[in-house]
Amino acid sequence: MAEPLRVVVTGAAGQIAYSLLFSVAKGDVFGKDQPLELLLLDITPMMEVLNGVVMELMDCAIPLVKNLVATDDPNVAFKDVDAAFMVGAMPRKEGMERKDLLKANVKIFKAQGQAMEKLAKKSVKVVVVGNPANTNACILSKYAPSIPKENFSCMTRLDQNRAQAQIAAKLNVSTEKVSNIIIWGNHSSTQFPDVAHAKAEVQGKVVTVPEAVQDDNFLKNEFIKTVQQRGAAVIKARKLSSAMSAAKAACDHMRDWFIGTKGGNWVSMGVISDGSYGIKEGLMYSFPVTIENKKITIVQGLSINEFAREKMDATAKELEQELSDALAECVD
Ligand code: NAX
Repeated sequence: MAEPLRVVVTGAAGQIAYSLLFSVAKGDVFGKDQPLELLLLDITPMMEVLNGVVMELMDCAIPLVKNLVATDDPNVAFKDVDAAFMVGAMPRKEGMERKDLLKANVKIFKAQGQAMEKLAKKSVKVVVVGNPANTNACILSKYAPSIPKENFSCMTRLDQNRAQAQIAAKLNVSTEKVSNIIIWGNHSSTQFPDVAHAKAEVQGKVVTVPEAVQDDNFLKNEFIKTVQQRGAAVIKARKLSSAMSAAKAACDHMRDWFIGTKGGNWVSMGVISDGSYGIKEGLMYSFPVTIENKKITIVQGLSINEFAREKMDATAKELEQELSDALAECVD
């Protein structure tokens, strides 16, 4: 059997982690033959809750799990890790200003970046889920400069999955018949879910999604709005934010990173921009990517019409502002 992979999950006592840990533990991400050491990080006041999660994970009696460590110390949690799910973040509390929220998250991701810099494997693959995910990922990378920037990402897979499910429902086909939807930009309500290059298989024939749906008005308005506001709709209905679907998306993201994308299909991930599609270098921006041998490549050469350009630039502008506000909070 292979050597165990060391996988850290932060925010491990929270609701996303509750679903995520089970999926990771049973091999949905790294494979059914890959033993794991799971490192669970949360803050000191949550240690009792985290202990309950550890008891439950033990009680699942999953043979792949070779070791379980629960801690409130980043210096323990990030030691020699191969993969990191960064779920923990400061939630927005009533009356909290956006600036205060950014400041609190800069503090968290700075400390965790510094711990990673010292302790994580240089090959560690990191996905940030905790919001504001794109900017938190930038801060993390800034404080772990010896780890390649390409090893940091943020999650927009939930947005991609939501978009895929909406189109599949519209076409009355199963979700695997819809592929290559792109989420551009920020994991926020300015994100741009783009179907111009997406494909759908309908009655055995593969066509583009606009050809299959034949309703430009729906695609440009209702569809985009539904995806952008899906998180808020779930909160309104459930009185809690998306957790099961967020955990599934985090698993999809990391599994594709470790195992690769297939058959010319791409997926969306927030990655550091290299200037592709005119997006400012250094922004953590969601692009369509393919992955081979754990290397992420931004899909090149897609045609961008005026409608798309405007939306891609608007979400980039929001990210630029967010990052510059966050960097202003970084006191080195
Ligand atoms: P919960 O509040 O249930 O759990 C968060 C956990 O993080 C808590 O146990 C908390 O104690 C812990 N935490 C806080 N600061 C920490 C620190 N410094 N180190 C370690 N742990 C820390 O939230 P949950 O519903 O699990 O959501 C987690 C994050 O995911 C939130 O920031 C949320 O906004 C974000 N989301 C991101 C999504 C995405 O698509 N990128 C979608 C789902 C979700 O809204």
